[in-house]
Amino acid sequence: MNAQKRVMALHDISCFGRCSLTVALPIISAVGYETAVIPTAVLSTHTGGFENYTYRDLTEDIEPIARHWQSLSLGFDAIYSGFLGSFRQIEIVKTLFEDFKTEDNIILVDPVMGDNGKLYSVFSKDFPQGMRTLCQNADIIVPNITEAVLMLDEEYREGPYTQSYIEILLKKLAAIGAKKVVLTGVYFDDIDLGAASYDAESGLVSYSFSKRIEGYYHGTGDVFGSALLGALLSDKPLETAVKIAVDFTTASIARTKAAGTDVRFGVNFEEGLGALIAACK
Ligand code: PXL
Repeated sequence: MNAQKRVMALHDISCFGRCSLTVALPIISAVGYETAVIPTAVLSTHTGGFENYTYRDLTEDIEPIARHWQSLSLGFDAIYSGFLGSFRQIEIVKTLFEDFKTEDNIILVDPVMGDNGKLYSVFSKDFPQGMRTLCQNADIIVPNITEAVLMLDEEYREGPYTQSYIEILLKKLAAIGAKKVVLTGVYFDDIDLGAASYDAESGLVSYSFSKRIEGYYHGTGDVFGSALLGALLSDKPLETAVKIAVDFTTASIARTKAAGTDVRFGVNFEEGLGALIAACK
């Protein structure tokens, strides 16, 4: 029996609304990996569609937590960052990547900062260029199309997209620095929606689609990223891991839609964990 793999997850805790750590922790744990957390902020809910949420920025806590872990000589098979609580956290997380990078661990950055062509209102205009510098230090990045164009300083375009547009985006994103890029929210028609991946070392581009389900469900990027990391740590090739994550996310959305749940409340990923565990075996 090999040692159990360990993940460091750096995201906010949105106390209600199923995103960030309340999604990453159960999903990665269910697949079988120990998940240590560094909360970047604590909010009463996520910021998507709720008003008057509380927001506690935990910028001052990140370095002391990391320093304590270094004193314990803790090592991590993956570092997974998502929503950061302040601009200053970008530099702090970069240092943390340097401190905990090893030859064979995975640094996965989800540059969480926007959707539907818009930067989340909690972030300043210069945040995307800061996030771009964090992506330089990653092994894999998982932006949606909005986050991709924000980091590339390009205009946002509505889909349907063309294959050449997506592949040019993938290559520009890989040029930022990460060798593997997974782009979410890709569609070539009004029927299917999915993700594209690019491995700059092999040159391989692949796509994984599933039937589009109408409605804007919150937290799906975090459900996707967490399942993707679980599959990668289970030694699935990138294309297979993307397919596992697309299927898990789509099934979670379908269950939530069937139940008529408020779209702000996040998706029912919990009842799909059994299938995810089986897919990662
Ligand atoms: O799921 C992305 C996310 C994470 N954390 C917070 C958010 C959002 C998206 O709106 O508001 C606090």
